[in-house]
Amino acid sequence: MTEPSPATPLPDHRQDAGYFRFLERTGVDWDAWWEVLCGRVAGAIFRGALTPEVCERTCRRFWSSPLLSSPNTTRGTERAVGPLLLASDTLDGYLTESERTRTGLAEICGGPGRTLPALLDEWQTYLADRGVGLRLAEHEGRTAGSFKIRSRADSESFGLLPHDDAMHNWGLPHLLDFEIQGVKHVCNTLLCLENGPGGELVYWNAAFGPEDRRALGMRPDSYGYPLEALSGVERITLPIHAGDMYMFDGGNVHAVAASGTADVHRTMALWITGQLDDGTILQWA
Ligand SMILES: O=C(O)CCC(=O)C(=O)O
Repeated sequence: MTEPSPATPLPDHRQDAGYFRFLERTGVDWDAWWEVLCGRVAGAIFRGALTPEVCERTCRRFWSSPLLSSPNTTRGTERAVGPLLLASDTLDGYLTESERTRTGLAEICGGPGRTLPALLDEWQTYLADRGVGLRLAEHEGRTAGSFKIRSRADSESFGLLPHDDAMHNWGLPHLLDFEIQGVKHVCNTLLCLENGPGGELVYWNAAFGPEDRRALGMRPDSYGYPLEALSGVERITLPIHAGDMYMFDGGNVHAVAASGTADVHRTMALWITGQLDDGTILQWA
């Protein structure tokens, strides 16, 4: 492990040489995650962070879970367990769903081996060694979900349209009082449990603020930037395989490519973190 540099978030690095890339490792590298969290590099991917056995067991439990739902009325193929931050009508509703699914998610992902909860524990220890606390985002004594699992099967269109996760820029009314509004920038983290040949992460060197969103004719709840707005912008297309763990600056525009094959499920565990202050990282799903 190398001696860490300070966690203080840096100003906008999007134009810096060396920022716009993904560090790629075989196995988990906490120092690389730290670099992403601090905003010094756009993303990192750890190939094979979960073994095939852990992925298969987690998927089996996910697909047979009584908590499995079809949360998206416009996407018949989507299945999920866990809270929906953007689509919840109220913060109360989001927190209630977080509470309802917490134990079930832990059961789906737990067990022997280096599982998702085990990786989160390792990450928490890494941060604690640097004097940084990792905790779930809170609201009036209630806590956010720590992660969720989502599966999609989009053979021909984007699995996720180009978007960002800088919710504090979006002005969504039900999130205005949530403490995640205080984080400086957001870091998305995903663990791929199963995937076919497609479903790459497409990642642009662009971040849109409230003014840009207004200029694009977007309302607070509008989702999906028009591709024309990204024409000519530098981008990375990152292949994603079962077992991979990756994290990236969620303020940059990103999308998920089509799977390209019918009946392929792209199943991910995912969550977001953001730095609230020098000593605190918040996590939510
Ligand atoms: O599934 C992925 O690779 C990206 C997920 C994502 O962008 C999101 O959930 O906001």
